[in-house]
Amino acid sequence: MGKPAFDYPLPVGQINLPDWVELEESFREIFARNYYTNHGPLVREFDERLADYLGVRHAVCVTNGTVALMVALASLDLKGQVIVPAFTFPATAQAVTWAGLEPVLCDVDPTTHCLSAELVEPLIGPNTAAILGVHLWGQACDPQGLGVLSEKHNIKLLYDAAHGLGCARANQSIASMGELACFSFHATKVLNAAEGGCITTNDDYLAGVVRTARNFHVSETFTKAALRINGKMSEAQAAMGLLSLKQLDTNIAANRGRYERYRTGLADVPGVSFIDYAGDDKSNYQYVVLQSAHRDSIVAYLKTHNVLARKYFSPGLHQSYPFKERRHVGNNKFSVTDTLCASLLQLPTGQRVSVRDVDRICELVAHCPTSA
Ligand code: T4K
Repeated sequence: MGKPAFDYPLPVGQINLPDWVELEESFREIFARNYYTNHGPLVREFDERLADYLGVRHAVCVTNGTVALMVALASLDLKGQVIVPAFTFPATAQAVTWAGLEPVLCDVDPTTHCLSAELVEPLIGPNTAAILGVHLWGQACDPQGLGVLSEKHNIKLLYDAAHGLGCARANQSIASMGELACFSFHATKVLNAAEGGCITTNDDYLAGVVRTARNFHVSETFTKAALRINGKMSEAQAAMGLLSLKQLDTNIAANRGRYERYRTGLADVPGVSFIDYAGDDKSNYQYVVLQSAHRDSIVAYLKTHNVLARKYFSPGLHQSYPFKERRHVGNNKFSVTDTLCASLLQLPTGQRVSVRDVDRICELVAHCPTSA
């Protein structure tokens, strides 16, 4: 085998790092205050800045995106079933189970890769408590259609917005869709708080319940929350998150540049297509998602060149333990999920990937033995 195209691995995901000197300064201040967690000043500032940035009344920071989902579900005080897409990261459905609820899996739309009202409505029954849509790849998950369903059937609507920071449809921020929206600040996301996440809402009462539910005993707001957990963000995480927020628009613009370069570079390669982020949507371009019938050979070939493309999300939840065995399979039809699981790949992007790297990766894809 010849020399790999890259001497070091190029990962999928953002891995955006803040300025080291500023981070050091922020850590010195934490040490000087001797206050490391429990809703410290940096966490409170981060809550406020996020709400401002996202154009929503409340942003409540928590430990990570999965805990955000668990706390959000617990805050809605639900009983019964929650409809979730089969095509998502397992955390979406795992959080439903942790909150003592039953996930019901639903197939997704072939164009958006998200739930749609048309797919969800046949699954709504007497035990349905909520719909948990996922704004996959930062694309809005049918907020209008699912909003109508939620009113018509008197069920809750909340969103997994782990991919959606900074995204909007027709000028409506993803953070203000549904009753609650849950974001992730994992290192691989566009905003990096070294793990971390937040829950957003425009509902003052619900924001109080969320703040109470993410704290195990003393209520900050004296509202009721049946289920509680230690989901507090630390000052160290908030320090990282605040600096990452400062760079967010720059990072999104750089992501867009890489995404467009990929599109141009692969435009003439037969058999590969991209998710289209055009139209009314504002995207953070966090993921560069490609579809190809030769997905597995492309991923394997890129790996030999140190390009770590991923197969998100494969297998679908309907094929994954424990959801498969527990038969949380809503309508048993997952043809779109199956196709996406077999054909999608994500290409490296984020701070570590230069425009020259993108050009080189495009050449590799174009010359991959089975994609030519
Ligand atoms: N909902 C949805 C729709 C989600 O996609 C996610 C998470 C969640 C909910 C839950 O949010 P969190 O609880 O995670 O906040 C990664 C991320 O860990 C996960 O956050 C993300 N979605 C998922 C799509 O991707 P893995 O298991 O694929 O990560 P891993 O370790 O393989 O890393 C991906 C690549 O990045 C590798 O090539 C290595 C590289 N990397 C990773 C880390 C952590 C680095 O270079 N540096 C790093 O620090 O899940």
